[in-house]
Amino acid sequence: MDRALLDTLKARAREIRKLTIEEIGNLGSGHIGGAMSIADLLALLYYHRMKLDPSNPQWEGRDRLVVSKGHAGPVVYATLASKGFFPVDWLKTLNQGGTKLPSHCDRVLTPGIDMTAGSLGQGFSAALGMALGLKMDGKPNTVYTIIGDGESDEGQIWEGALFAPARGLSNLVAFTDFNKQQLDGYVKDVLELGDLPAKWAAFGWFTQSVDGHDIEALDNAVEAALAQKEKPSMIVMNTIKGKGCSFAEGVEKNHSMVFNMEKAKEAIAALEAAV
Ligand SMILES: Cc1ncc(C[n+]2csc(CCOP(=O)(O)OP(=O)(O)O)c2C)c(N)n1
Repeated sequence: MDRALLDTLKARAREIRKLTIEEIGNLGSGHIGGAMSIADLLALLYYHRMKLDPSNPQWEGRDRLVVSKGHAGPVVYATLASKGFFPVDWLKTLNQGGTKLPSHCDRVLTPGIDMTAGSLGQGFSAALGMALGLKMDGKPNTVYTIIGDGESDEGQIWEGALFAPARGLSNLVAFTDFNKQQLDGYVKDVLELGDLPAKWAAFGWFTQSVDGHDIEALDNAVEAALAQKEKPSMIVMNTIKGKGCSFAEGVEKNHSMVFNMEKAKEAIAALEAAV
């Protein structure tokens, strides 16, 4: 990846974080932790990797993204708004009456959302189904999906882990947001996952492990995943929950936080000062 593109994607990731902090601060509470940890990936996917058309969200030729950890809706909306799928102003309506942006992703309400999610484990199965359907139809589209590490405690994830390699779904590129935290504690304390990359590899996935905040490393991993024509791919992203939001990054109770615009502005100023 050349320097100019990398700088652009870093700036996009910062913008996505800023919009997300503002969006949740405006509402007064929300899932900030697991939103911040996937901002770099979303910048890479929406601004470099995914084939899409913001003026035609249902375009048949588009790549799909299923954010199975559907509570990360606010960061997906910030990305879609910045990309022009809908006006940035909509972010002020997050999770309020009549909104098109509920706290969890909804494919019927929001332009650009490919799958409704929120009940952990289910989005992953839907992504597998999409990949299977596209493969059966001989279509070239790629299906991307993001699952959480807490979500990986769900049995449904491991049913999918078994299924996708058995059907040779090489058009599926999955990411685990391995931020080591979940709703009410550390993953290791709730249900230890052990050697996650080794587990996915043992299930038959083309598995890579990368720093999920290193956009260039992430891009190289996606490149290698797309070059793989036999197996589904799992990219285990080592991430930090709350990354880039000063009051949320790395702290213990950062899953869903209550904060106002004043606190949001402080965090945005810190984010901008860190450039
Ligand atoms: C089936 C199901 N069980 C429980 C929940 C409640 N819940 C919402 S988020 C969450 C923790 C998810 O952790 P993780 O996947 O690691 O997400 P992240 O920390 O990246 O936000 C839980 C248990 C849910 N949404 N769905």
